[in-house]
Amino acid sequence: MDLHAITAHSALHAKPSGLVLQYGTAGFRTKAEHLDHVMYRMGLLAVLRSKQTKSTIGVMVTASHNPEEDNGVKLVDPLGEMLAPSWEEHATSLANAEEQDLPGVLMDIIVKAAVDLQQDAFVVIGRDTRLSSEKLSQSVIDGVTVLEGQFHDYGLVTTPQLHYMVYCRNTSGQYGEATVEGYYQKLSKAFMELTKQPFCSEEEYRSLKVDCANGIGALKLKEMEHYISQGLSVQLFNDGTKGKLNHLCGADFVKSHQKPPQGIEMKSNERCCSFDGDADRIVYYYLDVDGHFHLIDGDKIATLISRFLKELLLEIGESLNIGVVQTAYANGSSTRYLEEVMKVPVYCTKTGVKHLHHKAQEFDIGVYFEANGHGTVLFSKAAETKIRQLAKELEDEKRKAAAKTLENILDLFNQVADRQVISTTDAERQVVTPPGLQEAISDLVKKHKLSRAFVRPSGTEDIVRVYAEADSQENADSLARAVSLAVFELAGGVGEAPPG
Ligand code: G16
Repeated sequence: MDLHAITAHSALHAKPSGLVLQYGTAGFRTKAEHLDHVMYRMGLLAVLRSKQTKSTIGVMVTASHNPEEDNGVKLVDPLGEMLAPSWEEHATSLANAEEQDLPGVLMDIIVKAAVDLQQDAFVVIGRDTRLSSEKLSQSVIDGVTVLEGQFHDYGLVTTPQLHYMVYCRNTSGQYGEATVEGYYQKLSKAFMELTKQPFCSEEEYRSLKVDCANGIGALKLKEMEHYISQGLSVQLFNDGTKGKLNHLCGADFVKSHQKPPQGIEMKSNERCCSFDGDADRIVYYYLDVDGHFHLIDGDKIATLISRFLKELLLEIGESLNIGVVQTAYANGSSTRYLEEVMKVPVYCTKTGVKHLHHKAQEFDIGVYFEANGHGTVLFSKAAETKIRQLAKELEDEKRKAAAKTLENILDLFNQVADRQVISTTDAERQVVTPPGLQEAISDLVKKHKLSRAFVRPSGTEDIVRVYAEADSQENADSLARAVSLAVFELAGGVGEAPPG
């Protein structure tokens, strides 16, 4: 390891003195102009992680749902999952080391994590369509090469595609071919098989309008379109040719405003969906005949998938255990429905795919979705083997068909895997500090029927998120306003108070 070269290159990506950033819900995220040093250092860290795990590591340059001016970076661990928590700490100390301390902090990580420097390293890199992303990914590459790591730059890819590449490379191609083409082939093959179900021949199931948030999803869906066109015709909106990334469109906008994005033409009962800026979230929606908007968010998607999976298992006559994982944002009625009607155990974790993913790994089939549209289904290795075996060996035609459907579902899911004054506990449902805030929220909740509310500092934006639900939209809005006011008063709000 050439410490002199590391320091010399670091000077080209100098850290603004005093700037402190945290590895948040999904990596580092802030204004793009503050991230050059972070990118270089995450290139260094990815090499160390690759040496330590003797595996390929991924680095994705994106700020996902955040505004165009922001950017960010997240590291992808060997099985396509998010970076291990102990390495998040290393990432934070490396990103925040002042220039002169960089070699020392690097050495410290090498010792603490027992990194064998003689080991080879391989890093794959991807980026979204933000103007700042290309230059920032070059800084990652600079960090990788100065530590003599090998790399492959996939250029413009969605976040799920980069996760897929990492997993393919670490399973020596067993999971699929580590190319964008391989990704389309694997997913479209499973999808096309599934569209052979009798109901899929009905016209309404064969078309979908897609709001691409003016992001990478548009480019990639255009590439993928012809692989699936026999089963689904897609019409793209907000494809980045004119609008601004995530502005008045995309999954986050639709979910938080509970209304259609701008730039899409919707007729009643047409099926529509929205991606976010890096295409790792999806929410569906439609207008009914009276023009009312209906959102099928992560909660509903999880419910529909769990129900479908349960029906298939019943048909096959197999009792694999299914568990659903949600966060505090899950609407209370979706949790009740899953537990009481579908008799599926439901677990609540902190916000962040990494937390849900971890919990979902405990089941034969773990369904996890955040209300905002991130999610997937995980099958344990044993469940996967069982399903593939049943699909091959069952003699009863009906049972065999159900097992084959389950096998295709398995292949369809890409299984890869100063607001800080507010601190929380109980999967972020209860405030610990500042004192008095939780009591105020609990009092407000008591005054509203069938209600729930919580607040937490965002891990991706410089804001406090307020969640409220109640028996009607009006009551939920009034509870949200009252809780926001309590936050403003008790957690040191700045500027104008929110309207009470
Ligand atoms: C990221 C995480 C998600 C999380 C979201 C919002 O999404 O991957 O798990 O729900 O941030 O997090 P917070 O409420 O802490 O701001 P994305 O799509 O922005 O990468």
